[in-house]
Amino acid sequence: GNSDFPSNFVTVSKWNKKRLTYAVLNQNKQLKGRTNSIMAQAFRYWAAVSGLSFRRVGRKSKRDMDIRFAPKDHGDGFPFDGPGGVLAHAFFPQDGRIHFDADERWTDKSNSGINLKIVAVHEFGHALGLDHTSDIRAVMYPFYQGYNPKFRLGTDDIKGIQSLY
Ligand code: TQI
Ligand code: CA
Ligand code: ZN
Ligand code: ZN
Repeated sequence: GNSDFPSNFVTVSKWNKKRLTYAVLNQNKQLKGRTNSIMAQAFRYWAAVSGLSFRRVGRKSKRDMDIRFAPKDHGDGFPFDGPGGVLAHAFFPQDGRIHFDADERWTDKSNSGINLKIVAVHEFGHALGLDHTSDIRAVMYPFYQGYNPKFRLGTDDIKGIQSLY
């Protein structure tokens, strides 16, 4: 195809502002105090290549996005399924809900378990309006590729977010 055109299937839904806020409603038990920092790192990938900025606010503040770890049926009609299978899901803009399956073994900088940062980058892509891509080098490619210390966004991800914002 035309390599100047992102193969991301970009949806019509997007945020109508560049400065977005989010709250982390609970922490992952295994990653304790690292959850907030991992989420901030994951947002930084998108901020670095778009005009967007992301600021964490407290759970009592008004905000655009909510991040939460929840198991099984958690009240939105899309129950998680225990260890394995579905890892996380995010609603498209301007909903703002981003949920991680609390029953996964979330890890940071480890070859075992599921890397929270990479899954978060993928889910934030959805929460910003990106759909899946067929480009295997992109984080929006719908297969988990495992922990990679040199992880970065693909060209397709960058073109996708830049075509939206
Ligand atoms: N969760 C799916 C996902 O985020 C949820 C989903 C299925 C979905 N079909 C969709 C979301 C269509 C938007 C549009 O893709 S998941 C991966 C990856 C998942 C999968 O748990 O399967 C990642 C979450 F890419 F590795 F397969 C994160 Cl990174
Ligand atoms: Ca699961
Ligand atoms: Zn949910
Ligand atoms: Zn996805």
